[in-house]
Amino acid sequence: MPLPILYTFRRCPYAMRARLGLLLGEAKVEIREIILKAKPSEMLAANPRGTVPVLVQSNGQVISESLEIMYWALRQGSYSQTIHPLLGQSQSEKTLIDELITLNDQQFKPWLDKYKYADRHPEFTQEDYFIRAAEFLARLETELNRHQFLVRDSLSLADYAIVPFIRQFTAVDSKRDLHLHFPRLIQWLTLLIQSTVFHRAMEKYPVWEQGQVAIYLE
Ligand SMILES: N[C@@H](CCC(=O)N[C@@H](CS)C(=O)NCC(=O)O)C(=O)O
Repeated sequence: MPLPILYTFRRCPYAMRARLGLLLGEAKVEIREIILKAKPSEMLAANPRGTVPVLVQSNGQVISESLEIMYWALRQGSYSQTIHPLLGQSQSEKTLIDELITLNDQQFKPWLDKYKYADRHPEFTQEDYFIRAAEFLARLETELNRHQFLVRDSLSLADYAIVPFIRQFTAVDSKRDLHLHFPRLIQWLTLLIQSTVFHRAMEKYPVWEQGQVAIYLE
């Protein structure tokens, strides 16, 4: 059986999310780094939408949503028999995981994009976009005042699914004193991006070419 294949782009926060999930679920996959301006035809055949990440399973089935790749990874292999510790243990945990990830993807990310590329969205100022995006940061700060991590006192899927986007947000303008307004969030971010799994997820791979020797995510 061939191993599943992940098409990925190192700097894409959705692809980071998928790589984190696959590493956390200890899924064995071949990794194919792509460039968005020259997507390989093999990837486009699997996902005609042309977005990364794309996971092509051993049976040929394709998953082209980062969150679904995370869930797949945390439910395969030895975790098909047991509940992965990062998944919600109670209904209230599951609900909060879903709520925070939905807020991230549907509300925060569009504001983040406008904040990052404010020159392409002249309807409002960059400061306006910052203020709108920061509503989500305030929500996360509230959660981190309640427990050590976003959903409870231990890490969950939500922490890993959201951290690539918060990292991207803080990188837009490093001169902003975000730690003064969101001290717990910045502490949380620092802890996560310094973790071994995050470093592994950010490993640099050469751009994939047809016929090259397979490289595995590890
Ligand atoms: N909902 C998708 C979004 C993925 C996405 O938008 N990825 C961006 C890169 S960060 C992409 O591939 N954009 C297509 C392009 O730039 O050509 C997911 O969660 O995987």
